[in-house]
Amino acid sequence: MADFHFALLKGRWLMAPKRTLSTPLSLDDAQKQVDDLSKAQDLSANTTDPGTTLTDNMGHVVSDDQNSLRAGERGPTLMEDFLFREKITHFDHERIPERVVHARGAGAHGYFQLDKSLEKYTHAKVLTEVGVKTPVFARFSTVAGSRGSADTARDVRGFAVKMYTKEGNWDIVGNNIPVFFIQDAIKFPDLIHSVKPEPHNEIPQAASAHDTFYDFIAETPEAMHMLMWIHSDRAIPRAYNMMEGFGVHTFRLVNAQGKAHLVKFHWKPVLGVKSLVWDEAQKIAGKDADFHRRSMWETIDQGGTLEWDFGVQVFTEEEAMKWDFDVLDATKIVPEDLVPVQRVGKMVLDRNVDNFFAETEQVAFMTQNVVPGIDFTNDPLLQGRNFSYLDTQLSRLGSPNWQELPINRPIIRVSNNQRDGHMRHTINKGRVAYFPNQMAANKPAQAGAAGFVTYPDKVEGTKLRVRAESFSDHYGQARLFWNSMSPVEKEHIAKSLRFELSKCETRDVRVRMLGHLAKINEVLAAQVAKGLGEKLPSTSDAKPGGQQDSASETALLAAAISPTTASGGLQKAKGLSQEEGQPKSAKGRKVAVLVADGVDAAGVKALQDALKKADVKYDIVAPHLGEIASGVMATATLSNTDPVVYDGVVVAGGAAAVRELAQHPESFNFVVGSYRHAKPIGSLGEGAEIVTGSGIGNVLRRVAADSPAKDGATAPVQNLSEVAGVRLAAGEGGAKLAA
Ligand code: HDE
Repeated sequence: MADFHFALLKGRWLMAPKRTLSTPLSLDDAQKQVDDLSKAQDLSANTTDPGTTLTDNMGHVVSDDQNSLRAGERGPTLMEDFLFREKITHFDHERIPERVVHARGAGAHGYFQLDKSLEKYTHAKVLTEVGVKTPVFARFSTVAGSRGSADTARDVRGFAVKMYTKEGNWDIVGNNIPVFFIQDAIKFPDLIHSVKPEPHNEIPQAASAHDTFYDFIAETPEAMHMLMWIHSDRAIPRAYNMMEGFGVHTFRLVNAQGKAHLVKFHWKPVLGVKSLVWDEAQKIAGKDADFHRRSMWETIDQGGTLEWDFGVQVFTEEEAMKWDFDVLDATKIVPEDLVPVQRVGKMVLDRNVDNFFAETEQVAFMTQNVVPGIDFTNDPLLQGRNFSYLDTQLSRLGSPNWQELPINRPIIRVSNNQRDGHMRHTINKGRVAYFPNQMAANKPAQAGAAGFVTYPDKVEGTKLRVRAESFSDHYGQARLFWNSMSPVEKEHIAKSLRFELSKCETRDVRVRMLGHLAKINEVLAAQVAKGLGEKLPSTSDAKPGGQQDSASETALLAAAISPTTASGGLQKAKGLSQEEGQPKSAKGRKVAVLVADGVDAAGVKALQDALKKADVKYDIVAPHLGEIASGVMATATLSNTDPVVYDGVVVAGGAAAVRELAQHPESFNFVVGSYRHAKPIGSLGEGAEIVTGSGIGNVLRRVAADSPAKDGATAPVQNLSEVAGVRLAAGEGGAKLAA
């Protein structure tokens, strides 16, 4: 108990931090402190299990809440019915304003655990006490869509983490893309107004593919780096735990000696970064709008966890000043080649919410929630956010007392002279609500150096509305990102740009965007122009209407490299391509197993065992729900699900079952749909007939002839390890089928 003094005051913990930073706590003591604090400020204190007897909100036992009070059996409802009025009034007021951005999201509880102390750089306990488990709540979101929109929209994903540390809450309110569209927070309302559904007709929902967005972007060259990311596969993640998280801004770490370093925060998914393909993402939006939140919920519900390594890029201000980009500019990354990401801890999400509204909807993240030892920089986007987040909670949650909601409360005791307001929960005792005072011995007392002390960054200057000259390179890192992509990733970016720009009705908007793309890469611009029926003035290979076949287009894009600037001298950077260095595992994937009455149950059982062993989820999909054979229970039906929500399909064997499956066109659709999105297709025994009979039989035969399977079999992919194997960030179509 070296660093803290505790006194049990009227049954509550009062904590007085002492600034003796050099004495390390034992792991057990440190963990005990967090556990005690969590218990003392029990986050689930307001949880109520349903009681056995129905009451109204005032505790009156209710005799009948299914029939309103009326005058006579067929008479009018009486005003006197206070139960009716209470129930309906509460219902009428059930909704709160959705978040102005990031409205669509889902969250889960878990913990953060440090493996390696950052004591050299910071005195924040959460980053120095190795092994201690700090409780966290994380929420993932899309940005543009409304609360009820689809999870798989093309968009940046919010990646917000609230850590309930014993020095107060620390929120990293980040995204799954390390840069942002704009450099100054004052432009945020413009950006969001442009991307949200257009104001006259509220179209389109959760999509940036429309005129106002690109009209704004075409006038905002600083958005070009982010534009590349948003058109890459990063914007359509396969699952929340298959995407990275970034603090985006440069923050500051301050150590016990008061020395500061600059830092970028990273979350690296243990399963690696994996994405959907665009056609798949759009179709999933219709088949299962809850695709991402369902996957997180099911994983945790089935006893699994979602995991990320926590990493930092630490550098000095002096180093930063030597680079040809400004670390205060949130449209720039610090390439990992310049400063490697040190992995120092882990976040594990292992508990679903009990109540979506009380937790996920009411959680309020704020960039200004930092703890001693972590501080801000002058990044103008961060500075603006530090104002916006508190302000927005006041309107969204309706009162300054939102901080008392169980999900937002810190685990340490809150003690100050703030009072009253809408929906105050705390019953403050005593007469004194001011400082200084003598009547309460000047309590609660200021902690001086033991509290949060702002880093004494020297600031002086003339008051100006300007953008720093060091923020003026808008294309250099967009080119760095482009150069770092694999051929298939480049192709996806070109296709995505074509898709979105072709949705813009105003030709001038499309043409202005082409001008920017040409500054990033001329071949990219030419390929996009082709899809738009435009010709780039400066290039010779752009032919309206498209006269090059897709193979040559892929080759052209693959070879297209741009000279970079603002990149620390790099032409390509590490950690940008999803095809580079990502762990390959089938864990967390989901497979559809097609069965019908008469199925070869032993074969299905063996398959289920293999999938379980590989930590792969599956649905048994049949023409009807329920028992199909001994030990084979259908969990989905051919008509209530679709291949698009799985990562692969296996058609089980059994002659009668295959005859039955053949009666249902959906069975063949499972094969064709999986083929369309380059997913592994497998079969057991007679199940191969559904695969070959699906209409892609000829293609499969050709593939088999071109590259005969090792065992000489000509049937399509039969090897279970391939079904449970890795789906690479594949190109659309079936090119990878036999890979
Ligand atoms: Fe946000 N942002 N933001 N943002 N943001 C909000 O706060 C804002 C920005 C991010 O799951 C709002 O509680 C401004 C960057 C996430 O609850 C609001 C600017 C990054 C979430 C707000 C930005 C983010 C939000 C709306 C320009 C990545 C969802 C509701 C300077 C680093 C948190 C709310 C959750 C939410 C303001 C830009 C991440 C209005 C002014 C850059 C993950 O306060």
